[in-house]
Amino acid sequence: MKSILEGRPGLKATIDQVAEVAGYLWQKGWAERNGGNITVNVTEYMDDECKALKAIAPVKQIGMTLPQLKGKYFYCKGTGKRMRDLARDPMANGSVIRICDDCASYEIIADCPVAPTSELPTHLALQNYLLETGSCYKATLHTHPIELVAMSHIQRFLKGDEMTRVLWSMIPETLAFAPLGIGIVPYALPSGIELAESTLEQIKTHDVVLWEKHGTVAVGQDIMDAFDQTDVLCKAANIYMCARNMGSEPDGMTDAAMKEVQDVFNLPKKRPC
Ligand code: 2HA
Ligand code: ZN
Repeated sequence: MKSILEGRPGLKATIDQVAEVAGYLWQKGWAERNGGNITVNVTEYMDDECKALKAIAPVKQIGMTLPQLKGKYFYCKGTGKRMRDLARDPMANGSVIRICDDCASYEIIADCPVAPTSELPTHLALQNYLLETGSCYKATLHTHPIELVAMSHIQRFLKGDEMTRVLWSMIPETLAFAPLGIGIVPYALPSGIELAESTLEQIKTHDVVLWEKHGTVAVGQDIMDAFDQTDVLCKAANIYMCARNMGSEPDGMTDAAMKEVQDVFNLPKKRPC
């Protein structure tokens, strides 16, 4: 069987990068069993031959109406599939879907009838927002970063900007590379519309969203970028925990030191594109 990647080097490079990131997620211990999911907007690579491809599985409902997604194409990790398997064979552990004209349903077009991720409402709600705002961001990543999830079990970190403040204060790079910080979504049932809607609200003003007692959601220009955003914040959480394990609450950078980083590097207050 011919893969949709054949003869499309841009699409192949994008999916190769998804596979590379899936390997990192497994290596970091953020992707137990089928944990986590990835979605990338691949519409720009779809030529007339792709657009003529017939559905290879019945049309399914998204559960939301997302007007910006009409006729758009996404690579999605398959539901129940492992990141470590996706790293070896992305087209057997994910598929390319097309959003139908009603903007509320989708069909799988390639390569195999692998049903997309259980968190599809969240991924597509974010993709809809990115298109609506003219963003150049194409990728959405949900994963289970250990230290960030651990911190989400402690009530003090879930209030206001406390989590962001503590993470920024661990090393200057956290503030420099995650200047919008981390948004908090109170616990909600996985895969639901409520979770998708709360995530959408938080991603508007934050680099990464933390789902209480579950995981993170990040957006990126590509999937490597979404991975880096998560990694930068998780590294800060790891430093916090290491200091705590040495027996005391870490001092953290002072407010003045953090303000200096903000001013000297002229950090953006919103997404660059
Ligand atoms: O795909 O992580 O939240 C498995 C999950 C659901
Ligand atoms: Zn999850």
